[in-house]
Amino acid sequence: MNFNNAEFKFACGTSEQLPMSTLPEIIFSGKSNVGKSSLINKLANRKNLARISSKPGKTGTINFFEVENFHLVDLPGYGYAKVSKCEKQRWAELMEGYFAQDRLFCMVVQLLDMRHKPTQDDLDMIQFLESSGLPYIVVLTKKDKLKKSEQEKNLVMIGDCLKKFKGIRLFPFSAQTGEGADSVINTIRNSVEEFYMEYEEE
Ligand SMILES: Nc1nc2c(ncn2[C@@H]2O[C@H](COP(=O)(O)OP(=O)(O)OP(=O)(O)O)[C@@H](O)[C@H]2O)c(=O)[nH]1
Ligand SMILES: [Mg+2]
Repeated sequence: MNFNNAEFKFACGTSEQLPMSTLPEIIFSGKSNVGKSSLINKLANRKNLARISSKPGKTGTINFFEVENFHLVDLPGYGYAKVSKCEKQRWAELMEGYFAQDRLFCMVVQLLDMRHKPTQDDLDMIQFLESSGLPYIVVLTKKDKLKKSEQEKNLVMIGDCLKKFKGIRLFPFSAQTGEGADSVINTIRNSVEEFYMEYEEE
């Protein structure tokens, strides 16, 4: 299963440029270089839909992709130290502007690097998601870079770091092997379906 017909729609560098929200949005959030664009490409089964770079800070804009009856939203990564102060301010304005708008938020896919402990920025972001009440899942990226024994160990370690967030859902994933992609796709599909069911009831 994949999102084969995904299509790039727009890139926005300031919150004023953000388009009206016309379809439910599945939002990809995480630190710079964690693998957001790679995950989107894997879900869409396309190599270059979202641009990937080994250099952190590649995605500086909020990028929208249309899939069937929903949008994938690729957020610029946080926590990249080498970005200028001015660029950080632009980033903060863009992210705050996006989340403050009246949009069809459907679900956030929060990415964490499976190799490491979540950073303070990661924990702040998850805390923000908890307080906002937005539905979210956590995808653990770069699983292929760990040995099997480390994979199990790190899953427990990360679960432990996040234990105060009750009921948090963790999805180990590798953009290299595609492992975990189907579960993420199913979860996205379910959340879009639920969104439409609730929307129609209103
Ligand atoms: N081995 C491996 N490499 C990965 C995986 N996911 C991402 N990468 C690599 O990590 C680097 C960053 O990936 P991106 O997808 O560009 O990361 P991003 O989160 O979009 O980064 P920004 O746009 O800077 O915020 C690239 O070199 C990817 O090839 C993975 O699951 N396994
Ligand atoms: Mg990116």
